[in-house]
Amino acid sequence: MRILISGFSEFGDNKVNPSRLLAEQVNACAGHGVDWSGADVRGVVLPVEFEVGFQRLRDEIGLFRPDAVLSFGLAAGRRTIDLERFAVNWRESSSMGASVVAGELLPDCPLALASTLPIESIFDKAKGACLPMGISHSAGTYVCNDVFYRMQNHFLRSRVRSGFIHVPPIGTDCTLDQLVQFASLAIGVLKDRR
Ligand code: PCA
Repeated sequence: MRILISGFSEFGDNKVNPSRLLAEQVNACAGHGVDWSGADVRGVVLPVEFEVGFQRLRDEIGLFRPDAVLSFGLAAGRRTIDLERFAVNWRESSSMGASVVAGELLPDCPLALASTLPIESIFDKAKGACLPMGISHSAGTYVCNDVFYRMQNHFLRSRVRSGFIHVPPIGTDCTLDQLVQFASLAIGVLKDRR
């Protein structure tokens, strides 16, 4: 089973993006040190730019042909690892960087698309391992949501499972080791479901 894990670069005032650290850590420890349930795991870091972020992810999907994609991004104001349920077909003008016009991401497409990850099972397993967990109903209207929506649209009518996870800043609430542990547990759940 092949699993692609994406993170994002730094953006705005966020000088550290834990999702990038996670994606890099995945590549650094692929094959040793962490239990990936026998999966072939690869990390990719995306630029924080509408459309361009997803283009990078799509290129990697084309090359790696994953069975599942776990896409991660930073939510600076949150304190838990949040499994996102829905991506919305909307982007809002950004206070962080270049101004963008608010509007639909993809015309004539559904207002929202759901994660196809087994959210409850992943949540229960991670919570059982004492990780700081949450379930969220909105990934916002910035680049994380843009990547999430385009990814869900890309995998419509496919067997590939995909979803988005927002993570808090690295610190007292959550460590990088806990993010790696979360990814490992989530992959274990995906493996069990096959
Ligand atoms: N977080 C931003 C974009 C990149 C990231 O890591 C977001 O929540 O949209």
